Amino acid sequence: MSKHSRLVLVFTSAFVFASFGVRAQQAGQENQENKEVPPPSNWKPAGEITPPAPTAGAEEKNDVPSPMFQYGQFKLDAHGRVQVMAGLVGDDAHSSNGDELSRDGFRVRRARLGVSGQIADSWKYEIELDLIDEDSGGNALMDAAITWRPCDHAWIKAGAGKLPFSRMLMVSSGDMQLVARAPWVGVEAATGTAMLDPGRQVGVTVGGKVSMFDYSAGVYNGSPGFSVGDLNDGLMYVVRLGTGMGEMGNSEADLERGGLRWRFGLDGYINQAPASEIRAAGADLGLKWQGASFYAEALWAKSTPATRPESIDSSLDESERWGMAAQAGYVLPFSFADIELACRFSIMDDNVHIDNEGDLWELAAGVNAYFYSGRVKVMLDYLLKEEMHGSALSNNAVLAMLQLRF
Ligand SMILES: [Ca+2]
Ligand SMILES: [Ca+2]
Ligand SMILES: [Ca+2]
Repeated sequence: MSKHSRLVLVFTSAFVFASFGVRAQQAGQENQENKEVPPPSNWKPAGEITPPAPTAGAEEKNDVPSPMFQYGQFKLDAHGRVQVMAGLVGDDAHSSNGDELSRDGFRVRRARLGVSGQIADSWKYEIELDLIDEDSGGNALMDAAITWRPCDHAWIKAGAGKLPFSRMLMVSSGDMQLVARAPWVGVEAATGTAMLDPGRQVGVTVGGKVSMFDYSAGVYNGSPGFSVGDLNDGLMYVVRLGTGMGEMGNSEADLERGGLRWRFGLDGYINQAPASEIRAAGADLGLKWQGASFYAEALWAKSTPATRPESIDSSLDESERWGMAAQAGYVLPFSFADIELACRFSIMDDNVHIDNEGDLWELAAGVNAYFYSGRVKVMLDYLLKEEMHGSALSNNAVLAMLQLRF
């Protein structure tokens, strides 16, 4: 494909995605204007009727009710998320290297469906599926957990889901400011290694909030697969401690444009597998203020073989890696829509004992448009990936993504 036609493809995709959002927003507003609800039978006019103020973006609240269904203490919310991606990538880009796309074209990045809610006030449930097409192996269970939450100070959760490790991983992929997480997440998913991203796990987590501090700690199988159970000896132990001020919300973007809020966290884990023991640690900081958001995280992990022949140099079979990322975003002060600029610098080394393409930095810059309180989001990112050793790969990317969630 010529360079010209590739550019036409990606900008057409981004434009089509953006016009979807704008049209949907306009259609929604027209529907609201045209909607004439008949008054109740006992209704009497009381002077001049003031129509509700026009709303846009973040101010448009309660467009989807929560809970969607309630009967007594029982509550149920259904949620779904569709992410459609289009992009142009360099000739060396490949999903086996952790790139989002292997070739210019399209990808259904995520198709999630789930339910959550409560049976009674202190008993919560959540189930989430990633609907993967048949050629990729069929459907995948992401979360299946039961939480007992007698009070804010303490809760206990059993089942499968995310771990209290790494702020970047704990943020939902639907709430991100950039199309993809930092490059080590893609690299570990592609290589099947779980060090900086230990993935979802089955186990038990306890947590809670005390004053301005929050804590969580858990024990897990430490191996992939939920329904098959633990396939190796040894368990995984995870701890996270956090402190901060104000409510940061779920989204990386500061769509609320509120006052100063911040959150600092320290976390770590030990995964005692029989072949090798993995230890990891991380620190992260998040800030939000008046539409501006900032986030930084540093992660380190080391895998040490439990047994090895004494004659072999220990540095050959141990593996140590790290990654750091700093990210910032700003929601522009427009009233007609929530338009955000975002960028991130990430740097990583997938093995400190080897100088190769796994030593890389990435600069990601993008623009996002949010509609319906962020339920419809259009993203356009440019990713510059620079290998510091080994061969220089042509793996830069322009990625556009349309997301709808409820
Ligand atoms: Ca295990
Ligand atoms: Ca290296
Ligand atoms: Ca490159």
